[in-house]
Amino acid sequence: MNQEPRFISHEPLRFEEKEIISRSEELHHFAEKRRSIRQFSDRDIPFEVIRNIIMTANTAPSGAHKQPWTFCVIRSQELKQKIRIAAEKEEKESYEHRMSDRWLKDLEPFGTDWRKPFIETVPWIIVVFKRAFEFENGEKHQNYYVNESVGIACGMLINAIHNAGLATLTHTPSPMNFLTKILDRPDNERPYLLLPVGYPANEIKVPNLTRKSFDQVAKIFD
Ligand code: IYR
Repeated sequence: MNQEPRFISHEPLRFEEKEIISRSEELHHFAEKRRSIRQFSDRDIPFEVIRNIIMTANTAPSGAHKQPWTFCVIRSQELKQKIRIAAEKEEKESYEHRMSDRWLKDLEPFGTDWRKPFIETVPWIIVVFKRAFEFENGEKHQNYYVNESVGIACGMLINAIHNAGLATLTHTPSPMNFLTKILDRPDNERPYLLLPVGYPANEIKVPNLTRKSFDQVAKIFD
């Protein structure tokens, strides 16, 4: 019997300490330039780029390597319009009735409201679904650490979009089961996050925010 070996050799990347320091600095500097933006251009992006960023997200670690994600990539203007209309309907209800006063006040600096025109402007939107379970030989098997796994993959996707010189915004319409219906997803998939992918518009403004300092986000136990 020719069985696949359980473990195989792996050649990890190894750098000199100096290079490790400079590489970590460079990535930090680059990451600081990322902003969520809300004004996009309608300029087209080749499918190859979308494929590459998704395959980057697909390298994320996941519980028992189940890779419990499906990335729905939407280019059809008709579907984008359907999604926009449904998202805005839910968002309008949320902004007007479901969100607390405190929440609305916390969102004030961002100038967000129920309108989501970017869903139709960008050439591509990616709707990420988490896969709660799988069917194998007619048997239902739960996946593991699904939220953690899909959250990590989305982080990597956002970084890949930034690295390509494109922009996105994490849109979380709530509730988002309309996405299951519009995209005709099976029972084991639940919508997780909607990411428009595009070039930023020519003139854009973003909220005047600063990020927390190292000391605010890290505690050192020597
Ligand atoms: N999901 C809504 C509201 C919203 C909530 C948070 I928390 C934000 O940081 C931004 C927006 C929307 O997408 O508008």
